[in-house]
Amino acid sequence: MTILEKIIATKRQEIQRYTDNQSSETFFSGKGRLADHLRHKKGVISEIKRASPSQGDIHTTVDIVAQAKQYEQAGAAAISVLTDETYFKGSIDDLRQVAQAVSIPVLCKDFIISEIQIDRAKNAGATIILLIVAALEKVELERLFQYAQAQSLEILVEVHDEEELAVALELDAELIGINNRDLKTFNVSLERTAEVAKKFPFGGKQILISESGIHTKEDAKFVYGCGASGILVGEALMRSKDPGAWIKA
Ligand code: IGP
Repeated sequence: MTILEKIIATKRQEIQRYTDNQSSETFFSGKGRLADHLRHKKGVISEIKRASPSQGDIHTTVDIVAQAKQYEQAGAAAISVLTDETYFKGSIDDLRQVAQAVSIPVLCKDFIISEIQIDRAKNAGATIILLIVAALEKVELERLFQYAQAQSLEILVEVHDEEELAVALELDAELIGINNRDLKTFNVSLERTAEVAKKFPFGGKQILISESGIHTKEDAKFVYGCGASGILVGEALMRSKDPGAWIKA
């Protein structure tokens, strides 16, 4: 079993236990759209990530509201919040707290396999959800994509290779993330972005976001050079003493 398969198996059990579903429409309004931001200005999607299966604990005791506010003040394009509990030590409540504290778009970073999770993300204040091509059958992916669209959510479709990119393009996804980390092996290489970008239809409505393994200004420069409009950064910001300075640099 790959780690991705393991995470999905756990997720199937976890979603049986969801009971919370209070709506908080108020968080949703006024946050703007990430696609609109990235279309005219490059930007950092800054992540709240307490822990991960590949890195273990990163910063489990972080004051997430203070961290999110620092991201926003530094000019982050959006904030991503890991909500998976078992493998990333996050929670839907983390997302709710962040969504209440900031007025920029908020991404629910999780392994979404069901509409229930999309409702839950929206009700906690997310404006964007993640759909991972490698984690879903094509019909499921299409169904969840359409469902999220109907909820007026933005959708970041995550791919890892050319074939998955083709699937994302077929969906007519606007926000396409190239994950530099292989979720099956944990190998990280910024060359993933360079490689997949060769097939990216620049100049159309699609927006390229490079995800994972971006630690330095040089890393950021490299993936922007490949055509990325946005970068998704977690660990580097969570370990930084001054995440605001990282974002501004
Ligand atoms: C951030 P990093 O290497 O900067 O901490 O990575 C983000 O890209 C990563 O958390 C991520 C992720 C995911 C996590 C990308 N896609 C899917 C969980 C599920």
